[in-house]
Amino acid sequence: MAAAGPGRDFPAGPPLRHSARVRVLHCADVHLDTAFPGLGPEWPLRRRQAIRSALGRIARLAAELRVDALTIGGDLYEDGRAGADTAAFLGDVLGGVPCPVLIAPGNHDPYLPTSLYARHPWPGNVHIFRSREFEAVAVGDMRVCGVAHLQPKGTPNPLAGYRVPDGPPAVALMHGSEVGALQFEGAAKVDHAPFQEAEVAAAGFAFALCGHYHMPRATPWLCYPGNPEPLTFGETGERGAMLVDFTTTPPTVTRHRVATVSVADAEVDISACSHREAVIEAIRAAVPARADRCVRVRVVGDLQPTVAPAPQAVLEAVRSAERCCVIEWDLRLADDLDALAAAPDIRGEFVRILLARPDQGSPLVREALQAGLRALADEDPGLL
Ligand SMILES: [Mn+2]
Repeated sequence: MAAAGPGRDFPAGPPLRHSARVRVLHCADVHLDTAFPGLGPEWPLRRRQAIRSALGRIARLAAELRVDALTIGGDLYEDGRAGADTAAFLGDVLGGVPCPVLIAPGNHDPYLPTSLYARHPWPGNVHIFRSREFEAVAVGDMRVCGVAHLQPKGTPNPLAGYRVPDGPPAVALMHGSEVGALQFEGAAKVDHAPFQEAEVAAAGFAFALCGHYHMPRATPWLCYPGNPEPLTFGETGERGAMLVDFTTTPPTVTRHRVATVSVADAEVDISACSHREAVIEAIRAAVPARADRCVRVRVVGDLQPTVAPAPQAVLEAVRSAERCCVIEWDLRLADDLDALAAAPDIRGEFVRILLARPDQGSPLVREALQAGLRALADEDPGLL
């Protein structure tokens, strides 16, 4: 069997594809019970509740759209964080969906003897794939063939060398990394179950319903719906659940947004602020008092010499029950500091050393500069 890689050959020409009288709603990467570190004491729980709301919307959408199945491409929950409450919630929500619910566990929710999948009772309409080999479930006049991750790491490519048995049109349901898109996912994204798009057709599948990449994407051969509820800042693209209509060839993919919270970026210039309360007010103005918006604030500008930024105090003053934010500091140096650094004396040397640090724009270094300059202010620099 040839290893999956850029040089692998695939059969020439498109394989036979058949349409089916089937429509499915596909989602993935819901990540129930995400930790949301760095959001303070109360927002992480709210954000986790928002994820549950998004899944509830997906379940209702499946009913409204009268789909033939709801498919879930892995990372439904965070194994190790999700407990009995989440299992009961999932049973309630998914059991209320008036069609089969098919789940292909991923690397965050692998099918383990200790996992929710194995330990808790699931409603009769929920099917959890529990093998690394494709298993077929009939959905209308089509087959949905799912696989599971059985461990958090090291799951191989289930498509490598696989050929779907003869029968009705078949689509794959899997959590994996289509290697052609790995470059868009950032260096931190691990290529769990790596595969090539061409292997979908080579295996005899008409399409692949995928999970793992959080950036939404759809091609004639596969789709990644993305995480339905925001999980980190900087997420772009219309993500949510995807209605996949197999009555056309290739299938028609329609995106449905289900998020209840949105994330945003804001930049605040505090060059005009002469004291900490003014900084707080400037940042507050950039963070709307809305429970459904979370803002990453980048504080920029020249910090006036009188301001003691005290980042933690500023964060605690801005963040509240109504305001969800994180604050990143990226301050420039005031012109007079550059002049001080040019002086051939001890004060100049002090400024030069701190300005040479890679984190010279951080509040810590800015406060160190201010404290040091205050301490030296009454001295004759030439005597130091
Ligand atoms: Mn994921």
